[in-house]
Amino acid sequence: MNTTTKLSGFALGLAAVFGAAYGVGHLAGPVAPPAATPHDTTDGDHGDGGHGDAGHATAATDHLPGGLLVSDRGYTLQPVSAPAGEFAFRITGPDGRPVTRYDVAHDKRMHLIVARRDLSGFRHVHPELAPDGTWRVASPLAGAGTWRAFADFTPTGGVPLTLGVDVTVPGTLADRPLPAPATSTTVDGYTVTLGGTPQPGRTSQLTLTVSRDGRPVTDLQPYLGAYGHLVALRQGDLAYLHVHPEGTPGDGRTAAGPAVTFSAEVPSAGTYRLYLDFRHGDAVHTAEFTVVTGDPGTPATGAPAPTTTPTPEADHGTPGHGHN
Ligand SMILES: [Cu+2]
Repeated sequence: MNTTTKLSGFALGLAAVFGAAYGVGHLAGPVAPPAATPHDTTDGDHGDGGHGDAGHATAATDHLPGGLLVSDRGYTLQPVSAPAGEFAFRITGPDGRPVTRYDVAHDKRMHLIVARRDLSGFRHVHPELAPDGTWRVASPLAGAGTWRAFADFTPTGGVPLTLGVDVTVPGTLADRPLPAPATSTTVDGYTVTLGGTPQPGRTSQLTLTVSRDGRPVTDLQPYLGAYGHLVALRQGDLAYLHVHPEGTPGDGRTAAGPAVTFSAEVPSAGTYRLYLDFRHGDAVHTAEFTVVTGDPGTPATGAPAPTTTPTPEADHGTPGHGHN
C-alpha cells in the first residue's frame, strides 16, 4: 500500500482533466471517444426543430469524465419530488420532454449510483421507469448529507451518458474522513485485495481478488452480465468512471473468481475511491478502496500540497464503510 501513499504529494490535478482525460462513462480497453454521433438520430424523443443547438456537445464535454454535468448533449437529470423513502427523477431530452426510450446496457436501462460528497454511502441501484418518463426507486440515500446522484444510461439513438446532480438530505452529519489508501479490505465477511494502480492518461490493469475465510472464492455469480462492476469516484469533484471487467461469464475463458480483472484509466492524478460490486451467495457486496494515483514520471512541480490527502496512518473505517 505504500507504493500508493508515496504519490500523495501529487495535486488533485483537476486541471489535468482537460489534458489526458477521455474517460466518459464506460471504460473497457481502449476507449473510443464518444462517436460524433448526431444527437438527433432518434425519432420519438425529438421534436422537429426548436431545440436548436441544445444537443450539440462541445469539444470540452467530449473530454470530460462522466458525472460532472447535470446536463449534457441536451439531456438533463432532474430529481422530482417523491414520497418519503423514495427517490425519483427524470431525464429530459433535447426537446425538453422526459425521455422514455432507453437502450439496455449491462442488463438495465438505468443505473443509478449515489455517494455522499465525502465518498461514503455508495449505492448502485436500478430504478423502474414509469410511462411518463419518471424513474423511481426505494431511496438509496442513507441519511443526512449532501449526496451526488449519477444516472448512467443510453438514450435510444444517443450516446452513453452519465449525468450527476447534488441532492441534499436534511440533517447534520459531519464529513467522514476518507479511509486511508489500502490494497485489502473486508466486506460482509469477504476479503478483497486490489492489485495494480490506475495511471492517469493510460490504461492499466486492476485485478480484484475475492476470498472468504482464507479461501479463494471461485464461484462468483454473474451480476449484470459480469463478475464485477467497478465504479471510481475522484475525490474533490466526484468525477465518475464505470469500468467493466475483461471477459464475460459463460464465454468459456473467464473464471468465476477469485480474480476479476479490469482495464481502467483515470482522468488525472488524484485520490479516488473505488467501489467493486460483486455477487456471491445470492447477495451483492460492495468492496471499497482508496487509491492515490499519479504518474511518477511527471514532476508535480509547483503543485500545492493537497489538503484533502488522507492521512496514511490508521486503516479505520474501511470495513463496511457506508454502504448500508
Ligand atoms: Cu447498474
